[in-house]
Amino acid sequence: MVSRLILVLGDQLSDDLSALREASKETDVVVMAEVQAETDYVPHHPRKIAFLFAAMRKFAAHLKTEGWSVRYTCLDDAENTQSIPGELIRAAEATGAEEVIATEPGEFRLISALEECPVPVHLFPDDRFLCSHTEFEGWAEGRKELRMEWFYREMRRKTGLMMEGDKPAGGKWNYDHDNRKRAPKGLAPPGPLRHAPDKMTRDVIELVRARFGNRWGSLDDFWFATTREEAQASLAHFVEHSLPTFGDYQDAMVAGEPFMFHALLSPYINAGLLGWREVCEAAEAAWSKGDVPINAAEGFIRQIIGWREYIRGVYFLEGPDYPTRNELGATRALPDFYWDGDTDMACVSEVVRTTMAEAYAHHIQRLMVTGNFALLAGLDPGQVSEWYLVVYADAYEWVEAPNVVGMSQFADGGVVASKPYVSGGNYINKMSDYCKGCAYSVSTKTGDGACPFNLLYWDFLNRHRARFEGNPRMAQMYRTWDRMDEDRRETVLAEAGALLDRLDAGQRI
Ligand code: FAD
Ligand code: DLZ
Ligand code: SF4
Repeated sequence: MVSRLILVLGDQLSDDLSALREASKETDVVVMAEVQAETDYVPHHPRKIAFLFAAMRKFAAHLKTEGWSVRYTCLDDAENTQSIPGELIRAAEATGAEEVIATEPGEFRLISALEECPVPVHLFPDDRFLCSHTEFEGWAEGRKELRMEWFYREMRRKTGLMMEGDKPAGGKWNYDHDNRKRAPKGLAPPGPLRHAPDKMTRDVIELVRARFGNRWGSLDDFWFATTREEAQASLAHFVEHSLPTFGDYQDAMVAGEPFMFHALLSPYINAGLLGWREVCEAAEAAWSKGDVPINAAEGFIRQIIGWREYIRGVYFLEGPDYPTRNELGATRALPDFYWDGDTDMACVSEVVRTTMAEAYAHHIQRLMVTGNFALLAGLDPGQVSEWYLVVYADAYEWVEAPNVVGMSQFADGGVVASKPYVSGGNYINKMSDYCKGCAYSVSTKTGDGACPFNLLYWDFLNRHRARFEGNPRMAQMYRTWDRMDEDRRETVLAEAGALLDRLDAGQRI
């Protein structure tokens, strides 16, 4: 007689999962299921589905070799009820189990679905994260502003990573200042480690092609790691080949170089194939040996124990309505070029095409190209957020929503960002080589060929003057705007308005 079912979700592929720690190999049965409710709640990029299904199947096989009984449902199994609660009910009926043990899912939608499941589900905290909900709530309590930097320093103290006693290694907490170099010509980033798909992965790719082949996004040349061992090899490859240069060019963008010196580890970490501690310790060890400069190691560790943990803390602190916030009242529909890349803006086109091909774009591309355009143009943050959830292989609501709704779109009214991440074309030109291949001219502010980012930047500031002019970090921007002569300001606003009208009319921009 089976005593309990142990649910393992697609992004819970970790041996040290709290649900597995609570379970007994002798009497409990692990339940894993590929279901349409998860593939379809947004139309995920087929590459993300293929990655998760292949990784799920291999993790199930691994659990079996470790002595677990595993009940695995494939997407095309005839009896599949196509939802997680449905598969738990079916498993309970088949085994006689009367209780489910699960690790808290990373999304309110699925937490509610489990709470409503007729078979009682006992949720355990997801302690694969450094900071628990209670600890984050305690940190946030009574603070006027939830700034990541202060949270990060506490996490450095808590972990001891790159600490010398109670002081940060090298004397500074944050070396971001050194991480803003433009990429010189001829730079040759090594790219991520590519894993040839084995038979199990090839079968999954065929299934996903058959079922989701019409969806947006390419499945060609699939190279993701799908086991913990492969993900560990990807981590080692990153630390040896890219991390030494990661810091210097962290914000740089180069046409035809989608990966630069980034880790490409977020799909693996978020699915549970790698843990925060091992990736940070690998970076710290490389720095200790002198193989990696301090700005690179600190910068990378900050992304993991700082940004990643902080973002998750915000999601659970702010609650289920957070992803639907729209503090700036933005309502414009997402333009088609977010799907087909068919725009004269070389920067946007490059990022969309990379995203379609790889289910990946690096941080600055997400923030300062597609995110920046959406914010400047007043796109509906709900539609923007759904786009990000669909298109990236690392996207789950707990991490996507605070990054998009908060950091990128300022739709949470400033919980995550102390000011909106907006820029004109100059910033993109400074950090990339996109502008030289663009139909628009970045140095042209108005008139023929003026870069849309230039026009929309001022239009955004003008539109939201009442909200932002009192923000000390934006005072300089408003002073510059106010110093322009009135005719010029009128021209900028009229041309920005005409551009937005063309956008609304579905015309090419
Ligand atoms: P690297 O640049 O090499 O960074 C190393 C690691 O740090 C990443 O693997 C990731 O685990 C972590 N990290 C860095 N920044 C963040 C952050 N802001 N939030 C959480 N983790 C971070 N990240 C996601 O994992 N899922 C998302 O859905 C997601 N959506 C985003 C949407 C927008 C608009 C923006 C601006 C950022 C988003 N990010 C998201 C954060 C970040 O862009 C990605 O984590 C990063 O690009 C992943 O690629 P990488 O592994 O090469 O990262
Ligand atoms: C993202 C995803 C997809 C596409 N498919 C499945 C699935 O079939 N089965 C499953 O257990 N998990 C899947 N996932 C991951 C879940 O959506 C994820 O657990 C929640 O979004 C919470 O983070
Ligand atoms: Fe993007 Fe403007 Fe540069 Fe073109 S000119 S690539 S639109 S920033």
